[in-house]
Parts: sequence; structure tokens; C-alpha cells
Amino acid sequence: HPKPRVAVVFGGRSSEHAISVVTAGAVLRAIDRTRYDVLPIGITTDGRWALTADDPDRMAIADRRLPSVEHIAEPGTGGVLLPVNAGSSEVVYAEAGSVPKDLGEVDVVLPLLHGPYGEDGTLQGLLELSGVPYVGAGVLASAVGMDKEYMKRVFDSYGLPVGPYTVIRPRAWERDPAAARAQIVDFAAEHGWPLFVKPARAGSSMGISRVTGLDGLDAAVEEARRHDPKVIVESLLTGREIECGVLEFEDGPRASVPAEIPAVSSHDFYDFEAKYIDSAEGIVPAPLTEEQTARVRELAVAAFDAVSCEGLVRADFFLQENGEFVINEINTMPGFTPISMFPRMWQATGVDYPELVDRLIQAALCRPTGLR
Ligand code: G1L
Repeated sequence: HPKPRVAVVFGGRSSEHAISVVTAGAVLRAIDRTRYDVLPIGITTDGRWALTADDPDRMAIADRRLPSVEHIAEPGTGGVLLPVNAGSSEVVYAEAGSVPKDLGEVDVVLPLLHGPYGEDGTLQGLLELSGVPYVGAGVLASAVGMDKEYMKRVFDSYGLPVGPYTVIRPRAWERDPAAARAQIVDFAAEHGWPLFVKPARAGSSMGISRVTGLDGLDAAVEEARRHDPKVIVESLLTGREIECGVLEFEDGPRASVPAEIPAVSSHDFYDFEAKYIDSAEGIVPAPLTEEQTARVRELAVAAFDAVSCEGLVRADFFLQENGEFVINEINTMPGFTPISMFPRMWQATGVDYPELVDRLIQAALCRPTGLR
């Protein structure tokens, strides 16, 4: 039996290009080479795909510089792309003969890509069409997980507790901005200020504003619309921030021990920087009662099932003062370096990083292709 070939796809045209490269470095280091052949496929920031050097050492933050996938036009290498640390003079070349002719030679794809065209279901759809199994959520779960409106609608319809929200669709804002504004003001009258105005579908926390009154409202909607023409308005959810990881096992999804993200005083909310740079600050396991822990684990698995997720999901909650959990969102492609919350929660549950990667690959390989 030849070893299954795993294509790790990373980089891409996203603001989180470097995070993806760093994550791919950790994943390449963790994959068991006695069980799998690995094909690292980098995507440059301008969207070009190619085989990259299988060299995790070059995919880390070095001398305070972020790594990126760079195109190095070197005669004789066939335009092979290499992950390099910006500013580095030393480069490592991939073997020219190892470039696959088509995706048919790949047994499973492990996509490590953030935002549109990576985690929103479009790449997953391309892989479905190609008949190539892939790690993680499918088309529908990916798309729902990327859309804060449909995510809430699905959770709500499955009886999961969600916070108040209202949606401003592109046509509504364009045709009658005054009516859309009035809709938001009515929402604030019912649920109170401050409001959070967000792009409905965005991978990161960009384009999000905290609005305390009428004054900043228009600017907040316009800012959100720069990232997505559909805007969601949410009220402030108070309480402790609790996260839980869900992982697909042979017999179905299981929840990890939960973690608590302490309130960060220097940030208005859990923003981009807090989410990716300070991930090590989460407390694992969260100091909760046995009942609270059992409840949040149950809700996390219910959230996984509500969107028919596959592989993994990180579910984020608020534990309100009244003792009730509210689900804030799920993330089908959570932070995934060894110090990110999802791997740390599973480490504390007895699944280390290499086993996590292995379980995700196995789940994808064992899954039937086509409708399921
Ligand atoms: F493939 C998995 F396991 F489903 C998977 C894919 C992507 C897990 C985690 C991620 N996360 C990322 O790719 C990222 C957060 C590094 C994107 Cl920037």
C-alpha cells in the first residue's frame, strides 16, 4: 500500500497569509512521515499556486519577520514557489520533478486558508467537483460558518441560544438608507447601546465597529460595507467568554474541555490582535462548575451538528450573569498553531498536536465522496 498523499494548501490572498504559513509550518512538522507523503502547496499573496519546499524551518517567524509564500523566478526550477522569510537571502528549492500533474494524484487536501475562497465553502466546492477528499467542514458548513446571519438562523432553529441581531442587506441600504438606519435605531431602542456593526461574512475581525449612539452609526455601516455589502448589527453580549473545541472521532463528534478568554482591558473587544497574537492567554480548562462544563460541551457538539459540520469546529460562547450560555459563533478554521486555543483545548483533553492532525486527515480519508 502506498502512503496516502496529503496536500497541505496554505498562504493565499488573505490578510492572514503569514498566520497561514506559520500554521502550515507547524502542521508539516507534525504530520507523521512514516504514514503520509506530504505535498506542500503554497499560494502567493497575488494568488498563484505551486509546490513549495517542504521546509518548516523557513515557515516560522524569524528575526521578527513574518514568513510568506514568494515566487522566486529562478531559471531551471520551473517557477516553483518557496516559503521564505521576508528579507532572508538564503532560499531552499523544491525538487522540480516532484510537482504533481493534477489534483488526481492527491489523496486528501488539508486547506489552511483564511477568509473568502478558503474557508467559505468555495475551495471546498472545487474539491467536491474534483472528487478529492479534504480535511474539515464541507461546502454548506463552511458557508454557514462564514455568514453570521445564517449561522444565527441555523443555531436558533436548532434551539441553540443566540444573541439579538438585525441584518442590513445590500439592497436595503442602497435603496432606502433612512429606513435601514431606522431599523438599527429601533433595534437599539429594544436592546440598548452599544451596538456592534459587523460585515456579515468576514474571516477576521476587520470592519467591526462598536457604536455607542446615533453619531457613529453611518460611518460604522459604511466601514462594515467595505468588507461585505451585507452588514449584521448585534447588541453587546456581556459575560465570560468561553470556547470549546469539537473534533470528529470514528464514532462521531466529541467536545474538548472548554477554555476561558479573559477580558482584555486594552482592547474594546476580542479583536484581530487579541485573537491571533494573544491566543496563549486563554485559560485551559476554563474554571467552570461541572454542570457549566457539561452544558457548554453539549452546546458545542449541538452547534457542530446544527451546521452538519465535519472534522472540527471551535464554538465560542458567552456565559451570561444569569448562568445561561449564549453561542456567539463557530469557526470551521480556527487558529491552529500549537499555541492556539483549539490545539491547546485538545491537548488538555488528551489529544496532542500530531494526533489532532492525524485524526483530521483520517476523518477526511474515511469519509465517502459525494452526498453524505
Ligand atoms: F483542516 C482543518 F483542520 F480543518 C483546519 C483548516 C484550517 C484547521 C484550522 C485551520 N485554520 C487556518 O487555516 C488558519 C486559521 C491558520 C487560517 Cl489563517
